[in-house]
Amino acid sequence: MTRIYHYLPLLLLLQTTWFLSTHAQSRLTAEDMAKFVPSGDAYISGGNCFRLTEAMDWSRGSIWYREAIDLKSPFVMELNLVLGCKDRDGADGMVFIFHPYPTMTGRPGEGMGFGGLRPSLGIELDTWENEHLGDPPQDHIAILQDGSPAHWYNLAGPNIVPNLEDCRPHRIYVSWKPDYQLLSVAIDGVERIRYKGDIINEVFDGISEVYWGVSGATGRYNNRQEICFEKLEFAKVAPLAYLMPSQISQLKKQNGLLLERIQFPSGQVRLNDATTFELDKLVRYLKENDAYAIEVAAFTDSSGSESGNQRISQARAEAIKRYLIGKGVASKRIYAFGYGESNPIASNATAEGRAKNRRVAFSVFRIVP
Ligand SMILES: [Ca+2]
Ligand SMILES: [Ca+2]
Repeated sequence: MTRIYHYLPLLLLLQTTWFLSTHAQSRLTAEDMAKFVPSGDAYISGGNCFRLTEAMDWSRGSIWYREAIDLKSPFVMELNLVLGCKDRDGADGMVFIFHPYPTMTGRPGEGMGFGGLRPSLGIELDTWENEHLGDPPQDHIAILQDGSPAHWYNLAGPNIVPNLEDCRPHRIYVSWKPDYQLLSVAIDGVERIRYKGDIINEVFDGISEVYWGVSGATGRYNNRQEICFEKLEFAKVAPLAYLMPSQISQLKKQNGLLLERIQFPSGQVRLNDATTFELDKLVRYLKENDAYAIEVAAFTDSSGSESGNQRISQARAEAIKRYLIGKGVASKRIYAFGYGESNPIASNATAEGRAKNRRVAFSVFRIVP
């Protein structure tokens, strides 16, 4: 049981990664394009292009990639964008958005579809000066966070760039290098902004899998805003986790399966990386065996009050249930129970025994049709 974990680093190394259109010149295929969900006024305007807004007031459109990407791995996005033909009276711009929620768009207008999204990171290409947000009068680029288009909360910028509203396509190159914690954006071959920082922990509070999209908006002034992908290259962690046959047979027994890396520090409910790695094994099993429902039974040791233990064990079972639902297991197939300090399997007199009693047991049973 423990031996497998000695090989874990190796297994993690072997995790498959896959790439979309890794050739510099290759355009995205129709299949790649189908991975984007357009919302608002956005639509596929032909080939590898999306129109985000028309040249009309109060238009908003965004596209979201269906699958999360992992910020622990590098990514590159290369694209052409058109920010319209109206320079002096054109607006508002686009934002490349990263955040943990699929297909969720923020406030339009000066918020450019990014406003209010939290936690989030946004790369804005802003063509309209909103003085109260600290915008410079010229077109500019900035790296924003937490749904705030105001520049006092910038991670980087605003940096003034040559006029982008000239009817012409501009080449945008976005790259994230986790080894150097470096996010960099070039426009027409010149790096215009960079941010060096621990984005995963500082912006996303430890979450490395995020969704991404691009949004554009107009307000009282407008422009036709369009984006054409040339290259997308990123790694997505494939589900590697699976249960061993002996664990599956334990799962079908009444006492259930104990996964030893599913542990909660005393008094805490939050799921850590090791725990979610284990839970992904159950997700895979449940997806491949849809005739089964699962019971999640959480227990505590006897430290603290009985009622407190009851409450926290229920909260932990519910947290696990929410995680499984988030990974696509139907809610009606999951039964979450907190049993508090009842049914100890070891002595509560020793630290070792208490650690054993703080456990979550999983058992599956056939759903009666
Ligand atoms: Ca301009
Ligand atoms: Ca603006």
